Amino acid sequence: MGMDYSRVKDWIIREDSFDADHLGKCEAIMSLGNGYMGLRSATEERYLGETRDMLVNGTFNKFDENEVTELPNAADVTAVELRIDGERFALDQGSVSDYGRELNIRTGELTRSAKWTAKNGKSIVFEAKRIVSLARLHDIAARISVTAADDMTLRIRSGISARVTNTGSQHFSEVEKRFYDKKYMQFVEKTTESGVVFVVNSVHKFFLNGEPMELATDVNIEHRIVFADYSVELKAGDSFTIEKISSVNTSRDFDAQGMSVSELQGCSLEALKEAEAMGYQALADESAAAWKEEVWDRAPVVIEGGEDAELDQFAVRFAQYHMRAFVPAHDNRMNIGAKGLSGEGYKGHCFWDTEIFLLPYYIFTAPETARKLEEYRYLSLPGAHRKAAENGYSGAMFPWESAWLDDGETCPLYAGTDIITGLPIKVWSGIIEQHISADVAFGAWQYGVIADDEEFMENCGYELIMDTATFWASRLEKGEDGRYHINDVVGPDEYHEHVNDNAFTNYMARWNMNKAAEYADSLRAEKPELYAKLDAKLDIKTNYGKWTDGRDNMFLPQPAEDNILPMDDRFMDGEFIDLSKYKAQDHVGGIMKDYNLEQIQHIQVCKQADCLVLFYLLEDEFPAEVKKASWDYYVERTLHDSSLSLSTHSVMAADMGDDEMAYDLFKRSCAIDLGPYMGTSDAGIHAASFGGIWQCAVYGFGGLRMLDGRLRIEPRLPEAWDRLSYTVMWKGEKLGVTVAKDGVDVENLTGGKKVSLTVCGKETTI
Ligand code: IFM
Repeated sequence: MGMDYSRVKDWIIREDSFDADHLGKCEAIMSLGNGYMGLRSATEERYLGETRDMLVNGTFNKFDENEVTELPNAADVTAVELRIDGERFALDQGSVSDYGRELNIRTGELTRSAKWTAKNGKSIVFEAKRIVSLARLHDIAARISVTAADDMTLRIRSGISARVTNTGSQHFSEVEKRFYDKKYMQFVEKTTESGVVFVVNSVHKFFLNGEPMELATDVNIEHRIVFADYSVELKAGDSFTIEKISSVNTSRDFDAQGMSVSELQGCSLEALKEAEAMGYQALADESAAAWKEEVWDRAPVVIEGGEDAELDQFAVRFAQYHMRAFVPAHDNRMNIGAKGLSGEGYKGHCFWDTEIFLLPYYIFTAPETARKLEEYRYLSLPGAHRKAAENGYSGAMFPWESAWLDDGETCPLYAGTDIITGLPIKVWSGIIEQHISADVAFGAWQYGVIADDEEFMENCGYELIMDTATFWASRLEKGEDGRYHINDVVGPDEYHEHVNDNAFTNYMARWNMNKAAEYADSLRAEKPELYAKLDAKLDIKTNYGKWTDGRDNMFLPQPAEDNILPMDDRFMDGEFIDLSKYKAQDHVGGIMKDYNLEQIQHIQVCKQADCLVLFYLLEDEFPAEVKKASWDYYVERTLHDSSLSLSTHSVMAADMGDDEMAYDLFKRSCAIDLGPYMGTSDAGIHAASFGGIWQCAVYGFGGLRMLDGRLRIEPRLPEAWDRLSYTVMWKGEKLGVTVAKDGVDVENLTGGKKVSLTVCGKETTI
């Protein structure tokens, strides 16, 4: 039972046997999406443990006052019930052979097939295909074929069901449900608190042995469901096909704004009819062409080498597949959830995962998408101002978890169980994991520099950097040593709460204030009008002194004689315990079954990379010996209990020249979702880890980095790879980089401007 990697060369990940007790993994890792929506790949037939999610980006709803806002699970169009002479098609009943479920990441098509014999002795060959169109953001197409081995009556029940929830929370009220022409089904629902209207449509087409056929439709409208029953007599050898074309539109769509609900119903139905006329294959072909153009031709990463390299190649493409499936490239009012659009985990909220782990991929391959992600942060400044004010600070204090633009903080207050007290664990991140504000500023800066997008910087970027710097200046606390400290925070390592002077937080806050001051200086001199405009809004004249004072007098943790950078004021005094048991476990978070967070505070154990992320972002600020000593110290104490951890470690290992370790960590990073363990992705894929996988390949082995405004390429191919090539966008020019064992070649594929960069330590211009 499990994952089958034998077809990765054909861009296919496969499940080779079915187990109704392990549905979550394939539902999530084989999920389909186009950034507008994500569709979990639940099977057509129902099972007890299924999670049947259709999540439309940016449509958050709050179930009640005690819960935080989340992406609501919209009415389902994927379930289709088949009965063979009365017996319900289900793979945990009867007998099954030749089972396979495959996701083709090149085309974004999901397929599933099996030979099935019912308990009544009748057999069929079942085949199903499904896409979420990348070319038409609202459309879902499915094709189900049944080839009969015996004469039989096939009954089909298919429709739109709003009998779905988010783990029990029902986010929708019914608005309208109806049939048009006894053929087109429509279900209109509205989120209970945010008032987003969803219009979901479906239509069916039938074919017998390839020829279109009409079937009598028995139409049904019941509570929270609209469906039809169909019946067809099949002879042995007949092949019967159902095409179900569906669509979802919401009142949040840009082009739906200002429309009445009935106008939205009408427009969406007209569009559905166009898709219906095209039919499954044309829709699938059109979508596959969009995948080719938007992703595979645009941002190829090609890895050559032996057998291991084949799986590595697939893993990087698998990451790219998901990074397109979940990114709202169409709309700057939304961002990327920690689980993408593949599950309800983390409620669709975005985190620092966007800026630090995912953004580099988009900046270097699809800058217009990266810009939208950062515009989202700009548009959510009102929430960040509110959060700062509520906490007694100034400027922009970004929420640790973010949903609607003006929500402010959406981090839940409690999650998980305290093993000692038996109570829910308080989540402090929403209150004191504050490095997010500097991460957002860092993301805006990176985008502005790499994409050379001065228009973005003028309209959003400078403001994001200065407003967050103002927050930091107001956040600093003067200590008895006369320096500024940042007390009582959670750093990136979430196992340590209420620490003072977390190195990552302090260094990044200083970077933020410094960058704001630098930009203020250059704008004052070079763009006085813009400076005046920003000054009117951000009071630069007053804040400039606070930024520079903060920058110059900030307490920055320093390495001791052993060269180890202390990650905070407490960690190194903690108890050193044997972590081998937790390191050997095939699941994360095992330590929380033995200790509660109160106890973990006093243990030298890291959930995830902390200082190491800092070394990586501010590479030039730390000498090699500090990085090396700190690496040795922390790596021994890190459990990688966050999916964000392994890739950072891999890139750092590559930077330090430990090729074997870098490759091993890369492999482990790839296995987070793609690996054989069937329980790892139930709540959804790990979005940031996909950015991390791309970074392992392109930053770690490919040696790419933007350092202080300059492009640097310093590759280190792992033993298993003979060649690596990738393309990146640098200031509007597309560069092709090919790394072989004996050297590196960089070409300007756009051929526009001259590009200066450092390649293997040498300054060069191409
Ligand atoms: O942002 C991360 C965090 O660093 C670790 N816990 C999960 C979050 C969402 O991925």
